[in-house]
Amino acid sequence: MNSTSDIEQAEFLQTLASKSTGGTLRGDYAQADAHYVVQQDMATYTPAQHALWRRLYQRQAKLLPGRACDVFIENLVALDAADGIPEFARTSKALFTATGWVLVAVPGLVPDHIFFEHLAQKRFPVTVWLREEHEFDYIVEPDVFHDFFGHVPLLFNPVFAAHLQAYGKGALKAMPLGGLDYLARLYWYTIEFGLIRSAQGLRIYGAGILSSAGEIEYSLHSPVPNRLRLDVERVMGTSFKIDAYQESYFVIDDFEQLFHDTEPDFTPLYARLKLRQPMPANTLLAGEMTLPPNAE
Ligand code: HBI
Ligand code: FE
Repeated sequence: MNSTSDIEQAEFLQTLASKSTGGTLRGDYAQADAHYVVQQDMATYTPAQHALWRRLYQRQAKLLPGRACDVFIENLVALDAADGIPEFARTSKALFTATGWVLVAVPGLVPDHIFFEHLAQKRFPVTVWLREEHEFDYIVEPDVFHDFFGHVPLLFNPVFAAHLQAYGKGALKAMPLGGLDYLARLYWYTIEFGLIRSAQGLRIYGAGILSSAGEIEYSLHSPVPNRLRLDVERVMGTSFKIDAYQESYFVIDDFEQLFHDTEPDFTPLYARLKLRQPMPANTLLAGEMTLPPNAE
């Protein structure tokens, strides 16, 4: 079923553990191996950095009840990462037991094909360094708080994890077909900024929202943005902004939908999408219904 056997995964972890290079400096790509992997060196995090993590964690955690999806909240609690920057190796053990995934430490953004290769092999790249105090409210590039707090909880869910692995494989296939932009939009509007329905109203599962101070409230309650049912071709044809709250959110019913809707071969989709310009992020097409924001 999986391309990586448990033995291969365990061996990969061993290789990492035996590496001598380390460091948690921002953007220290010189230390990285061919997979852009570094060692997370816990000794290099200062007490002030752990304290900053705790403040970030506490602010976000308070906002989650009634706003993040249940799966996220349950698994975040199980991670036990409230007290300081977590050690990835410890989380990897629990994660491997749950879904066969592991975390790998990276110096920051890695090239697309490297990123997709990790996902296809059930390895989630987590940035090692933490933002600075002046970036407390907003940071453009992913840091350890965004990557760990935002992404790791859902990796404990088997359906979500299976989707992300399939996404990685699909993206590797899409690159030579010129489908990268489309796959990046899909990732953006689901994994980073996705909403999900629940019996009590809309909930958030996107890591970009869940690690943001302001967008949790905005995405669920503001009357301004569109909230549309997820349609893969629609999403792939919609551009996005990286420096402002989203103008459209896409809503799924459950993680099974995410898995099934993204399972088919996208080759014919890319052919159609290439014939037209991407739509602006705030587009509302004739006949499209935007879902109402949550009450209260
Ligand atoms: N690298 N570390 C890291 N994290 C990402 O989320 C990431 C990346 N490289 C490329 C990339 N994302 C994009 O290709 C995806 O957002 C589609
Ligand atoms: Fe992210």
